[in-house]
Amino acid sequence: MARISSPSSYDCWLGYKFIDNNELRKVYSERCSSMVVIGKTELNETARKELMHALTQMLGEPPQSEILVQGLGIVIGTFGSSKLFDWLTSIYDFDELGEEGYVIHTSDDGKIYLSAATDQGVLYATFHFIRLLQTGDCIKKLKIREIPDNSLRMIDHWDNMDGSIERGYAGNSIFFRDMQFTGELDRIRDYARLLASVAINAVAINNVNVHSHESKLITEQFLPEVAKVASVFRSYGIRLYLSINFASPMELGGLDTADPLMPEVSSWWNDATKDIYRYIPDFGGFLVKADSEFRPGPFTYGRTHADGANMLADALQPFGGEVIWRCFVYNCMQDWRDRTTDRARAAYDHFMPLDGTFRDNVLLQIKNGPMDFQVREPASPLFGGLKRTNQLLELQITQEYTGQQRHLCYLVPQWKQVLDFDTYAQGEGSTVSKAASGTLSGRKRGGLAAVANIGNDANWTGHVLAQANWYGYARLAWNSSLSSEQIAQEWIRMTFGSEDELERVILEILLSSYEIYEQYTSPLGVGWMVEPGHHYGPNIDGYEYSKWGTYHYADCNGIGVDRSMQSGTGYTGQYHSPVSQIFETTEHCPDELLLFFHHVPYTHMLKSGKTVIQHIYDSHFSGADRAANMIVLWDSIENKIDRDRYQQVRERLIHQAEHALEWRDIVNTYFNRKSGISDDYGRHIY
Ligand code: GCV
Repeated sequence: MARISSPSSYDCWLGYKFIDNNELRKVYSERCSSMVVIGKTELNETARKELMHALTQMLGEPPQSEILVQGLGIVIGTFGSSKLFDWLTSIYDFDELGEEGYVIHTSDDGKIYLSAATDQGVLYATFHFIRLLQTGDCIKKLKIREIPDNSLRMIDHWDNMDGSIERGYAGNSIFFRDMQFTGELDRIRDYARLLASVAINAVAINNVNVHSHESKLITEQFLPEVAKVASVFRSYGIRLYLSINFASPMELGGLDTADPLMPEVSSWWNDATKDIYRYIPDFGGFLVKADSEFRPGPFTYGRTHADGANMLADALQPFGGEVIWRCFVYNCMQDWRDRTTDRARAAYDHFMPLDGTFRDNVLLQIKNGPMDFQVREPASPLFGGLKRTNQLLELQITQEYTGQQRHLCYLVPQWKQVLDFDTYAQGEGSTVSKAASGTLSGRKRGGLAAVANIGNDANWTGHVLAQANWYGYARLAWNSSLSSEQIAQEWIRMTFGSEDELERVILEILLSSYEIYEQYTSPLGVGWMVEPGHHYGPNIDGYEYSKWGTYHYADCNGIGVDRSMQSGTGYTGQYHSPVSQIFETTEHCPDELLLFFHHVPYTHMLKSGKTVIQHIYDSHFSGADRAANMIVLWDSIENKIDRDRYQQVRERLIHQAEHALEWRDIVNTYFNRKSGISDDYGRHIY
């Protein structure tokens, strides 16, 4: 059963509060006294309901509907739908807005226009306008034009039909339970409106590790249920995708092969795809994890990933569907004694030779870094490497390696670093953001996908403050140039209110949390010092002698992985110049990634002026202290937050502070014993 919650944490950033600033409310009430929605489409109806609800909650009474009172009010609709919008064409170039862009404009006579080329854009304009009211903005002279940076803004669920969620830390699935659909469409609707409010337009509802039962989601057995969920998402402008099992023609169809070049296999997929579209006419497409971590794929038949992806793409193409093909392909049966194989190289080595061979409706989904969502990794060199292939940047909102939603770790700063990373693919300014969106190489398809951090917990995300990561991801997917601070500010105001001190403190906590988490966990980009399997908590050698290709090579002299061209695995050569040269030498490599790229002695002097060993000690002592201080900060705003959310967060901050001590002492002790070098300040190391 979904645990139903205190309204505040369940509502996330859409818990509209009555505006108690009388002056502001008076202005809003006057300007929003009525609303007219032109055109009766499903999405317009959603927009009307949402705005009606928001205004009623925030202003204390519903607006007049379908008339403009004394010439003031909100006019909503697509600009082709009424002459009322024609005058806006002298101000905005509507062709530029595309399918999802919109304008919000206050006319000289005080009316507010929410308009776009499509009703999808109109819905986004409506939620944007609601946000302006929630954050107390002036609405008297609005002149807003928004166009998304990314055409695909996707959330991937790793939900299994038994209700469990792979790497889920906030309860069970909202879609599945006991090998069936939950049928709890109201909760799914609440989820869809939260997603639409931040302009997410695509959702894959099942785990990329598609087990046998879940393989049947594309069959008549489950399609009627999938269709019900798809129609809830549709009413909020979101297309549904399914993760598929590449071996389905064998497992479901009884064929003796899943070879993508065999006609009977492609014909099986063509038929299966037709069936899906009979139930879900706007089905988004397939998400595929193939030849990765024991999942089946084209390698079994000596075929390439392009062969596999293109076969599926051809089945989907007539219906407007697409294939999202993951690049998380590496040897997960490595021998730790073999120091020539470097997992970081794998995605590039597999996919670069295939650049330009994928169909137009295929997107390659590439994890932000070359390993696997570690606290700190360099950006994947496939961004900027691939030039003739659609790309999708994959982020992880669920905090698998970043504290599992028991620790606070506001991840927007990490994602910003990736998006802003300059690949130099076409000279300076060739950022990952431009590569992923497709603008770098003039491609129409592209965008961002991220692994969801929600479950059926009452507050959706386990840690209330982890809602900021969900919100922040979506805002970045829409506009990658927003700053971490801007996003956090918006989120705080919408979620907790606009009181100055409250905002200052929560902002400080959020913005410092990634750095703090990094300080008390693995140092200088080396990663992986976690308990194997569940990945929570410190275990320095947990992955050192395993098959996963995830090593730090610490011995009594030094630590780190030599990935240079000169003396290491050659991974640095996968980047364009000058990035490859920067990473190539210890002299130029940034401190925070030093151990990702180089094996150095503990006495190696960092650019910060500290030795590696002293950095390890200092950062761990500091990180644990700062984690404890987050409780003090949180307590300072106790009387400004409702009891429920105050307590929920406090409990987790206490756990985090205790666990940070565990991290601190295990990491410091390990390196103290390994290196035999003492702390300059003589602090207690065990
Ligand atoms: C869904 C990591 C995670 C796995 C995940 C995999 C992936 O290895 O630990 O749980 O599987 O990434 O992204 O496919």
